[in-house]
Amino acid sequence: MFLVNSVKNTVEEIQKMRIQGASNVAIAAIKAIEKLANESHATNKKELLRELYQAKQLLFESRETEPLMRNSIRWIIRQVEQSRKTEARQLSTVVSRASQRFLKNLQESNEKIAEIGSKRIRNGSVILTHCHSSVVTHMLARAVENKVVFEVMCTETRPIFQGRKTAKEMLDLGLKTSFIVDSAARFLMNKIDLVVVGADAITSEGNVVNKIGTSSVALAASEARIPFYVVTELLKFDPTTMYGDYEKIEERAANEVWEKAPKNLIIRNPAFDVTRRDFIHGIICEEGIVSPHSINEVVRRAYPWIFDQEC
Ligand code: RI2
Repeated sequence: MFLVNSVKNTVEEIQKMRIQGASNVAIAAIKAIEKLANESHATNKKELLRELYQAKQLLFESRETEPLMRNSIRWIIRQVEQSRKTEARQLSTVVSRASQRFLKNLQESNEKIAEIGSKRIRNGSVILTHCHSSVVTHMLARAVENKVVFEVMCTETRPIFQGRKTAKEMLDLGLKTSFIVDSAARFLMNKIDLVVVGADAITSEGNVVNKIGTSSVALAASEARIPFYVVTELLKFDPTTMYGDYEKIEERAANEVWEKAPKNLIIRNPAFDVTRRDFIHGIICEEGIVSPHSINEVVRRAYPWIFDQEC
């Protein structure tokens, strides 16, 4: 079917990581759903919903560890399910409005996070970050706007080297920037004042899933007594962890690690790891800087619908 094919293009972009970062993945998925609804030839609610469910399944399967994408698509489709409208054309407007509202909320959250988090960046400090997080870089850019003078150290973040993207953006901001291999993080931790990382998923216990290597950085920071903060929108909370499921950790293709590896070599390539809440000083989110221990209550207050299992 043509329409689902157009969603498949987005799915491919996400899988091949031409679209990177949890927020960008969610934004791309939302736009794909909106496009699908706008271009659909469905004549009634049932037909449109059938197409939306198909698209949802394809998008959900594109990358496993992306609750922000799942939450956004669930919420948008929910608006259609609950609508009293019956004609597909009216319902595609419902999808468009819901998508725009969700995107606006994400943007506003990012602004609040930048405002709150940038106050934690002090003059003369050295900030370590791992991988590339658009939420983190936006917060650091706000600190620059606020005329704070600081340095950034970026890990290269094997195997896909997203740290290079971060390093280039930091240089573009005019920041003194250094770049290290991932395994140098512990050795250089005594030069760092603050660690900030993004998130792909937050669990109901307040643990954070982020790019592979994050938990090693957190351990090194804890050992050196350096504050470690996670900078993220609350909508990366995964409600399924509340009901007993573990967050699934995506394992990616072996050739990302070693392209022409010897035959019979077993290569493991987990994309993410879990940082326990005990290593996290605070989660910098749109509701403020909160303890990972209280994440459930904070999410429940801001986004009660997230816990609705029907949604
Ligand atoms: P923003 C990335 O995953 C990184 O783990 C990053 O910390 C996280 O998404 C959040 O990114 P990947 O897509 O939403 O590179 O803050 O696997 O941009």
